[in-house]
Amino acid sequence: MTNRRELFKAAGLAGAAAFIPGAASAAAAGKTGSARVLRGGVRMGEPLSGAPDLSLSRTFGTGKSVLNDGVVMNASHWGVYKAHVKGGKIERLEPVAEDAAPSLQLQGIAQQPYNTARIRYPMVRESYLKKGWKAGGKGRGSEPFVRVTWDEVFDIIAKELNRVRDTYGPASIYGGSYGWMSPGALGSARNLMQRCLNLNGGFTGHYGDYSTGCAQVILPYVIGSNGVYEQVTGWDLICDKTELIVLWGADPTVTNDIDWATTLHENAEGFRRLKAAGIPVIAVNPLKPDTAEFLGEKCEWIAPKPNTDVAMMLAMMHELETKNLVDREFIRKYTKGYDKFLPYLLGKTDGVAKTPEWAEGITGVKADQIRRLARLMREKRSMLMGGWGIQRAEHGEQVHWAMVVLAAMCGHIGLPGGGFGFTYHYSNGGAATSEAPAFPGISANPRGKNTGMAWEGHSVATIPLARFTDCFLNPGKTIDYNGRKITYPDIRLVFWSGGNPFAQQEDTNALVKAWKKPDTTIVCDTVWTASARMSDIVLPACTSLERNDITSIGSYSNLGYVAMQQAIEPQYESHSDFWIYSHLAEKLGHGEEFTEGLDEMGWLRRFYEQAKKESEASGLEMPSFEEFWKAGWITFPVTDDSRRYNYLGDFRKNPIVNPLGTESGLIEIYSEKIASYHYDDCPAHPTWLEPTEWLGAELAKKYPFALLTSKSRYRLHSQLDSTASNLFANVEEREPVWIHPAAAEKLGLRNGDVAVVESRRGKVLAGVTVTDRVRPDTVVIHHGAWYCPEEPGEEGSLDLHGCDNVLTIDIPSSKLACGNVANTSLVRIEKYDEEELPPVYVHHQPKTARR
Ligand SMILES: Nc1nc2c(c(=O)[nH]1)N[C@H]1C(S)=C(S)[C@@H](COP(=O)(O)OP(=O)(O)OC[C@H]3O[C@@H](n4cnc5c(=O)[nH]c(N)nc54)[C@H](O)[C@@H]3O)O[C@H]1N2
Ligand SMILES: Nc1nc2c(c(=O)[nH]1)N[C@H]1C(S)=C(S)[C@@H](COP(=O)(O)OP(=O)(O)OC[C@H]3O[C@@H](n4cnc5c(=O)[nH]c(N)nc54)[C@H](O)[C@@H]3O)O[C@H]1N2
Ligand SMILES: [Mo]
Repeated sequence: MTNRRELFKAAGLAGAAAFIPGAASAAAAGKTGSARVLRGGVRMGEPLSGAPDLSLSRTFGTGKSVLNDGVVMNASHWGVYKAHVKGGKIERLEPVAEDAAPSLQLQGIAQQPYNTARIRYPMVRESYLKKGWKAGGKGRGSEPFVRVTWDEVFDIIAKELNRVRDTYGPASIYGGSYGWMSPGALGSARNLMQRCLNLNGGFTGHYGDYSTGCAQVILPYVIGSNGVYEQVTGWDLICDKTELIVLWGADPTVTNDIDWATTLHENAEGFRRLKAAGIPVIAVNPLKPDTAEFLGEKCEWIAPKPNTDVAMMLAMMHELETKNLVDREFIRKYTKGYDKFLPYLLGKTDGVAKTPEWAEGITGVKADQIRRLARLMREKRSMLMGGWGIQRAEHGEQVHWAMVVLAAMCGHIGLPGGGFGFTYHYSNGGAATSEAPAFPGISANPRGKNTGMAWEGHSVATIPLARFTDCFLNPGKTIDYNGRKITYPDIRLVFWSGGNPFAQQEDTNALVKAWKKPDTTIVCDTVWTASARMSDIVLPACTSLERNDITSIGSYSNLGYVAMQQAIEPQYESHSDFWIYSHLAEKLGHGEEFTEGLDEMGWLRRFYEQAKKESEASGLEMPSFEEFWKAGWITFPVTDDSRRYNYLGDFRKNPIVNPLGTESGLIEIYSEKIASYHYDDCPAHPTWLEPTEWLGAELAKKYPFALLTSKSRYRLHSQLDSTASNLFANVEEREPVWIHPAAAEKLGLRNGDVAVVESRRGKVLAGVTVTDRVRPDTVVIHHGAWYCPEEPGEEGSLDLHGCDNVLTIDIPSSKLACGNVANTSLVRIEKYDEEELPPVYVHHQPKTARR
């Protein structure tokens, strides 16, 4: 029998060092909160003292509080925890004992409902309230907001949605609404909004995401699946078999803090084991990752110039080929197109042999070091753990393609502990998958049709996600995308729910311009983000501590289900997204179809019963919904087989019986399909292509630093910026800019100074943090500080807070993926010398007016 405790025991946990410095692992102490074991090994938590009363529905308000003081269960992207509630207020959040590395952000999460930037009421921009869409977009961001009632706001939105749909067709409504919202089967802010829009005729949606814009488009051509949302080889095999780990453009100790669902941070345990096992790790990253700091002396750091990794990988391949070290048998049996790639590698097609010396000139990494890494990866059973920041770059498609080809030449793919894996840094990929069925969730398409549904002869459209600024600005423009042509619709109304476009999208100033173009912009969020401030209509959603929901644990591991129990009443006039969109649907005349006659608890019960049925069909007993709710969570067993999962092992065993999903069934080093597109910016095999902005460009004379916008340890993108989490790292209230001591000295910058960081697209103030953890020609501003323009609503205004995307470039990675290029920008830096330092206002309420 297996259970969570045994899993941790098997993980060799005793005495392991804490993953996050200062955060003790409760799991390491051998504690467990799981009380009862059911048939099949399902474990159930102990009854909680404060679980909300199930007998009363809160969804449409009973007027009577059903909340108790005591302890309730809740969860978020950052983990599973118990909320201690007293006098209707949250006292603290306590991580469950099974959490292998409780997040540092729990304090910030506890502050979320009460934070200073909370959206308190439905609000409408002053002139929009007077004139409706005829007010025009000019005043967005600068005008005050006026408080309205929920009924009024639903009225305004419903009329406007119908006007735009009837006048221009549903494609003029942009409802792509990308964002990380909060987890939960019912509370999906985006699905609920899209459910509403779908019932009302449809909307323009998007392809892809920001995370893996390039990798998820290229890898299906190369390995036949997206490669980035896949389970990878388990930690048991890694710890037993792997002889070398190459952590290429990844920082798992930072990025595994969160999960798209919720998490028990199992990979913290994986990395502890790896450290204890003494497996050597080489981190390739212009920034020395936290993971390298954690691993200590067993981790070597190689720091290429940003955006030059493909050149480095090509040189490694050149070394393997010319020294006859390639695993020819693997190439013959499992790949296609090596012969077509080789002439390029050897310089026969372009006169440039991709030698280590050639790559040294581009990457700044010594040729000998490149040779050595190539040999090590070939000679040792190596696992290439590839991150994703590295493909958020111009020509980012080439990165993961080159990684796969390099791993193929080394020949370890499909051997236990060898090859590559692209999720060790994300949502704890590699942690064993349990026996649990997938938990259902609310559908965005209640009529079973996709966003492509037509409304009275109008078809709707889909655009590549990161091109939305371009789309708003250029209706009717036709672009290339992944082998086809796309014509932009004429967007008149933008509706965003659970995402922060002014944090996510590159080139904020271009977005300031584009965002003023539509007739109407609507944002539904919990806090006054820059996106909310730039909108006409703002809807106050409640946080996940103020509503009920259920989430699964672990996007890849699916360890169990957590009741996200309402701990406190929604603050001010906020409501759950389910409440908001049920009411909007009702205004639009689709109330019944939207709710299917169920309230919040009714839906949760339905989802749970569905999962229970499926679970029991496979011999795993789940408690009744009532018991589950009282206990707060259940976890499922994990088998030994699952712990020893070997990614691509079946393919290796027999590629005929277990072919990949590519055209040839093999790994494609050369893609006929991509060749047929004739794209000048995405050739048919991995290729080094110079980006527009990089350290080797002419422009680097004026803008001498490459900018990285890596993920912050202290936020999830922009989330928690208005809470205590923001205090961990800021300098003079600003987001830090990390700069090397040598560079800082040249510029006369010292720790604690404020600097102006400027690109061709904008300027920000940032707090100087001097550290030798970056290359001297590279600086880092971590992603997600809220945009806080000195002149609100003005294009080109100085950002006072250090918002990375004011500096970044908004161009497509290539015609293939049209991915975002968040890590391809050059900047210059100088000390901010004005006497007065303008205050950062963005964490407070915006200007308001009375009507
Ligand atoms: N320069 C640069 N840019 C990047 C990146 C980078 O590395 N560098 N990373 C990119 C990546 S990978 C991503 S995924 C995107 C992320 O972009 P986003 O997902 O847009 O970023 P978040 O800050 O997570 O935005 C989520 C929003 O949802 C709100 N929210 C939370 N819970 C709820 C809820 O229950 N209801 C409602 N209605 N709202 C809620 C939060 O307050 C927040 O404003 O950014 C991308 N942009
Ligand atoms: N704490 C925290 N965790 C997160 C998130 C968060 O916001 N905060 N966001 C989540 C989301 S939505 C996603 S998609 C994942 C993203 O996970 P990733 O995309 O892997 O995260 P990043 O920090 O953007 O990039 C990883 C590393 O790549 C490095 N890098 C950037 N450019 C280059 C380059 O040119 N060459 C090399 N060799 N390295 C480079 C960066 O310095 C960084 O250390 O993380 C998730 N986890
Ligand atoms: Mo992401």
